[in-house]
Amino acid sequence: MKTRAAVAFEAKRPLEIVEVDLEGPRWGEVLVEIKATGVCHTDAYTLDGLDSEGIFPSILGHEGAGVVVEVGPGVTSVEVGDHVIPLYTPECRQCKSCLSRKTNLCTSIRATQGKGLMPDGTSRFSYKGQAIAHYMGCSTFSNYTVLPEIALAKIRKDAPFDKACYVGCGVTTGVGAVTNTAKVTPGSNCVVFGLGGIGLNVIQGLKMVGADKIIGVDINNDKEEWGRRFGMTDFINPKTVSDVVAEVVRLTDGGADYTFDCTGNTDVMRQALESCHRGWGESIIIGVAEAGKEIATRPFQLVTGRVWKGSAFGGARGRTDTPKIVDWYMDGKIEIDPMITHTFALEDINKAFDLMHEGKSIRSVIVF
Ligand code: NAD
Ligand code: AHE
Ligand code: ZN
Repeated sequence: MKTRAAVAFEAKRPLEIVEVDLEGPRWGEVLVEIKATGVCHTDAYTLDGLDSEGIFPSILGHEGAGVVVEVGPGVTSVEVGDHVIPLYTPECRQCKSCLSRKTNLCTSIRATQGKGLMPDGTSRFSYKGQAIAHYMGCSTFSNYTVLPEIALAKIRKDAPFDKACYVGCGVTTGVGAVTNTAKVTPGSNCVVFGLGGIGLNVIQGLKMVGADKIIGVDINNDKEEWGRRFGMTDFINPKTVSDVVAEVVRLTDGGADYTFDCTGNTDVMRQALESCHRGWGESIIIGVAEAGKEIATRPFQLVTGRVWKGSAFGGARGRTDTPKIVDWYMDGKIEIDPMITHTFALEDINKAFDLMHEGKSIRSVIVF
């Protein structure tokens, strides 16, 4: 079939909206009509050529929601008409990682996914006879896409696509980092570095679990109002203080119980770790750093009890946890609507990237 898609032909070049060819689902695969997709900073990072796994040409997008249109042979867990969220972290429930119960990082198809291919080693997308790579196993910047069934979470049908799509990355990543990765306890003092589409979800997760101080740090003063809107109690703009770490230590009487990096900046990651309380403070890295960057601190920071951890997709097991997060939204336990600051048609997708780089949006959603 033909489908409209925004194709990343080259790094650092705007996406081009073209009609691409899409092959139907093979064994264990599902054809999904994408109804809406968010634009996450990770899409921009790959498009900007900063991803060591970046492949061009490819169809980016990994924060979608849609409807099952066709199932391939052997598919048992979804059927035509089901509403689904594509999962860049699948859940096969059979691999060593899934069975360990120690991680959400299913490894069953990670190798081919990282190469922009379906599990059988081929791509379903092509343009003028040339293969186009899948992205994070999702490629939600295409109106139709093919995914393995283990990479689809079935969600309730009354959830609006243009909000539910955000659960496919940003909401789950932020809220899950609090509930699954850090397991923040009520009364904790916490710091969130970077108040964008991920950081604000960390803030609402912290508010939900009953954190005490929720300190937000951002170089963009406009983010103060946004942070307070979701439960932030204090704001620091690093440009207006001489030492962010000292300021956090002062505000928290010795350091934070939990800190979260939602910037992808390795210098900020160090500040986040060093803002932790001696003896027990935990810092969670969520931000994705550009290829070649490394983190550093004095080992003494860890010797004296601070803990450095990472979180991918909020530690969520996609098929099991994502439908529950959609329920939380539908039940009013978490908010999504106010964070979706812009909605565009696919033709205007490049505007979403511009607004993100200008710091003028929280989340842009593309509606097909
Ligand atoms: P965003 O652009 O919406 O937000 C980033 C925020 O960080 C902005 O408000 C910006 O002003 C702020 N910022 C930038 N530099 C800063 C600095 N030096 N100090 C303080 N604040 C600073 O991006 P997003 O969509 O929220 O994504 C945030 C990061 O999380 C990205 O690196 C993205 O790739 C990553 N991410 C990771 C996962 C995961 O599973 N680990 C999932 C989604 C996104
Ligand atoms: N490809 C990058 C790593 C990118 C990365 O860390 N991605 C996160 C999700 S970001 C979503 O917006 C993730 O889940 N990572 C786990 C995984 O298996 O990719 C690189 O450095 O090569
Ligand atoms: Zn993302």
